[in-house]
Amino acid sequence: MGDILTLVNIIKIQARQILDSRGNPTVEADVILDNGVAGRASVPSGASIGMHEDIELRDKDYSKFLGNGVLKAVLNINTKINDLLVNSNPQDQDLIDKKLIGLDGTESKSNLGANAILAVSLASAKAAALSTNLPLYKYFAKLVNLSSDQLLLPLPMVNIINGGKHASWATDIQEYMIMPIGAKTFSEALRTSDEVFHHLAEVLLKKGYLTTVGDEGGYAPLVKSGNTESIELILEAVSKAGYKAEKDFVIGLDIAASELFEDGKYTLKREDKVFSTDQMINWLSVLVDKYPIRSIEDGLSESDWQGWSKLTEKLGSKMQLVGDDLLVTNTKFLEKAIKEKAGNAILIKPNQIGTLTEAINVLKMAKKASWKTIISHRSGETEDTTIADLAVGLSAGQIKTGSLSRSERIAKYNQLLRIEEELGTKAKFAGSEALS
Ligand code: 2PG
Ligand code: MG
Repeated sequence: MGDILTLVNIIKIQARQILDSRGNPTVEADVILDNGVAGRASVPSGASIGMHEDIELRDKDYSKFLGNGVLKAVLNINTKINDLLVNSNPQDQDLIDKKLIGLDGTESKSNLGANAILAVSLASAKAAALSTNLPLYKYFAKLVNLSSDQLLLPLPMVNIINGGKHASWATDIQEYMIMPIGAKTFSEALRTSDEVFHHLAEVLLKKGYLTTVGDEGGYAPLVKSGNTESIELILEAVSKAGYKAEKDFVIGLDIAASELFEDGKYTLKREDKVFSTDQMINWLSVLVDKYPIRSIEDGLSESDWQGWSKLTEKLGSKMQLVGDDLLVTNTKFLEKAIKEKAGNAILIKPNQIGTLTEAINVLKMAKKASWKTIISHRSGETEDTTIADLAVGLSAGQIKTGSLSRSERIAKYNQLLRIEEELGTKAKFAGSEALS
């Protein structure tokens, strides 16, 4: 870091309450520097939340926004955090984040709120990037010592059918994603995925299903025959669009199994089954044998660590097994998972951990262990596109940022298109290699 520090200081931090894509309040912060530059960031919010995630501070004043206001978090920024960071250099991200963590003083950031802390951590990085005249993704690359030719445009996981908690439980499975492994560039990946998305609308309409969308912009049809019908519909759309499953597209699922788990059992309502861990692993293995699935996220619950090791032994050599609720972007849980061979890939959601530095540290630990890394949005998002820059700047390999509708999802894809254009001949797409 030392080499890029210049004399620039924070003079003011100003936060406000704005709305996210679900119409719930969230935090936005501006970090203003003495050179006239300002960085702005807003924070997303999950619906299926891991039990060990850092705490999102909500007002719980039920006379406003059903208790979901974030005015306390905003006030924390405008008073305590502002006082803490005025006169600090935003280019020293480590120190900024250390100060934030120190002021909060709790393990889960429940004092100031991880939503307050993350808004400032990211806005500060954005102000720093602007004052070093670097595009944000290059600034992030600098933080992790990557050069321009080491950067990768991520393979997108495009969530085109939404289920579970994100779409009134039409399916037990929360997310059905297509991964365009046949594409040679990011823009081609986006175009081909978009074509499949539009063909899927036709497939659905022909079957008499609605094409209304869920929280992440994927269709949310009330499918008649449950979990696997959604996969069949997607495969039909892939072929109608002129592509081949396995060669051009593979499937990724987010089972979000913590949501299905109670008293040691998994309840799959649409299968009319209650499964033990072994039966759940077996059910997933049958799906994997039948369909071109190459990624399963949260296939088991965040409380089922032994099950995760068994699942990894069974399927880990064939595919990516992604820990989201299990790992909550936290080195403490990732370390345990690496040791216990529980999974082989991690979702990185900055708001699960609350600072940029900690999110970067998790990614570094995962890469060191040769785990796959995926930068991810939340189901409640804003127009902030930081995760697109993060995916490229940290060369994560993959991004999960929803479907090809709803502007809060598209904004991230559009930012990746701009980065691809800017990198020009240096733009490298992670493509199928992201999974190998
Ligand atoms: C997930 C996410 C994002 P949420 O489970 O992976 O897709 O959903 O933000 O609701 O946790
Ligand atoms: Mg998930």
